[in-house]
Amino acid sequence: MVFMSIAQVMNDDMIGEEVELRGWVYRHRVIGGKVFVVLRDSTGIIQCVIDSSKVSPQVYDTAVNLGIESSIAVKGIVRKEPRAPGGYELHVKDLRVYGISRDFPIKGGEGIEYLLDNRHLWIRSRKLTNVMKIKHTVLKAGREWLLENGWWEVTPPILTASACEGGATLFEVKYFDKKAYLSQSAQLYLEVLIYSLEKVWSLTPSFRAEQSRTRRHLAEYWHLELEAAWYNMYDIMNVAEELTAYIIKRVLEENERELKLLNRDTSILEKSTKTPYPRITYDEAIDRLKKKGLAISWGEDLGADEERVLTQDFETPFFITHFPKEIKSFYMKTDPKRPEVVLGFDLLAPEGYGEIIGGSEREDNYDKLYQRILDEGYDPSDYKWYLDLRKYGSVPHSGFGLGIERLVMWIAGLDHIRDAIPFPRYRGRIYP
Ligand code: NSS
Repeated sequence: MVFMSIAQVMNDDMIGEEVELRGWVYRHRVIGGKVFVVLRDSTGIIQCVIDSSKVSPQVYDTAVNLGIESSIAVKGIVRKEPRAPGGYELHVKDLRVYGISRDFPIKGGEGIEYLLDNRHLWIRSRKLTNVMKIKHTVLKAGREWLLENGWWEVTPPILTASACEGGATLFEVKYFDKKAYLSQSAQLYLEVLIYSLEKVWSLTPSFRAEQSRTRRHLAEYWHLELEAAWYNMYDIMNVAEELTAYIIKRVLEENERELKLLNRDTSILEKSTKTPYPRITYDEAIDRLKKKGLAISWGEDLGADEERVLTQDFETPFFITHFPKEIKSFYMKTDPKRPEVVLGFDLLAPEGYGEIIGGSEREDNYDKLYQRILDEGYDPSDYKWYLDLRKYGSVPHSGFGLGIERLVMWIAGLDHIRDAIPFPRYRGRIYP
């Protein structure tokens, strides 16, 4: 007999059919001569009833002694049962154990550190499974949009020789007899590639040695980055919002079930499938924050707290543009009309989440870029190849980076970024 998935048998057409399922024991209880096993597979859960009067004594005995997370196969008849989770149950005729499980270490109610120490087992939880399914759609939808809109996928390196986003968060590694760094961003390499391919993107791990532990910082995260020749800041902002809106639309279409199981209120997500998203300048952001009583002055960076307050005014993602150049990276182009600000932007997710995308138009003038590199205290010789791009056929160009886990965290309504990635890395934890 061929094995079916739980999702396949959960429908009226299957009532009365004999089927065989495989999976893991999710819940288990024995009541008056019957064993109720909730079986879990990658597609869902179903209640299985093992009735002592309908199976052999050996099968019943095996069922009584099943430990949580044992792997089993069950054969039986599908019945409608409104009281069972999902509305169907399996009346078991036969049961076989693949791998026993005794004293599964997670019983419910454990604290977060304990669950992180048992991440390799906790990963099986329905919550993390649902989040991983949503992340799958996010990645798939991003790729779909890029393919449909004529972007080339490229493969930049992870081992790098120079910083993209500042030395403070660089991870250093031994590279033969030299030092190298784990990439913080593929951007500088993507910039190289636009001179032949014009519109490029990559999905890579990015690494940040973030010193503080926050709800939205990982030391290793998945970074979707785009870079395009001939695009100014507004052109690339249009791309950022179209891509984001498309991803959200696809998740709403494909993951209704997962969002529901996560108790996600999707009204804001629905609104976020429509573009354009609101746009405010950094100056306006500072005014809004001051009016709300925050002690912040022009020139200061916006942290998580400031971003959270700003999100109260919006019901979709929104952009902040034209930041002071001192708080942004060396490669951002300064605004020709206002040299104290850059043509850079962040896209913030609503509901308190904050930044999910950072991007800009890039400095395309050799002398200005050279000066910015010096001002930052970097050694121009480390950036010779990057400066060369401004010497041989420089073009206006722009790009951005989207933090996949930041986006998943918001879409799934998570309160910590660690649950948007199966094996979270941050200061103090690299296990398993
Ligand atoms: O530092 S960024 O704002 N910008 C860049 O790295 C550019 N070089 C990208 C580019 O233009 N190609 O990071 C981009 C996004 C940011 O908006 C977050 O969503 C995410 O990357 N990000 C992070 N996610 C998780 N953990 C950490 N530590 C983190 N840092 C940035």
